[in-house]
Amino acid sequence: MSAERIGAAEAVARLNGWRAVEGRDAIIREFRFKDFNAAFAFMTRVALFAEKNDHHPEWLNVFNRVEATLSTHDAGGVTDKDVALAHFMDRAAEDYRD
Ligand code: H2B
Repeated sequence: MSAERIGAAEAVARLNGWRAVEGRDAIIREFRFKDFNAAFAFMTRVALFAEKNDHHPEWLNVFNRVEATLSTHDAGGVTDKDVALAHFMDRAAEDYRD
């Protein structure tokens, strides 16, 4: 069962700090932290949420920077599951700000 596809433009309109990826239906945001420990603590929190909800980010970590791309593979694009994950990531990132 896949979630309803809403598309990147609608998702971006519901969020702050996220933008549409060019060339595919996905949204992207970069998070920056004090150091690698803070970035990895953030990723650990997000990983537990992702596993619980069976919905996972595509992400890249370089030292204190985490770049996250969200899309629902089963639906071929952005769904409300991505918006929910984005909101969780935004809230979690607040806890690890400098
Ligand atoms: N994550 C994301 N982002 N999109 C999916 O469609 C997805 C997922 N599907 N995590 C889940 C896992 C699926 O592959 C498993 C089999 O439930």
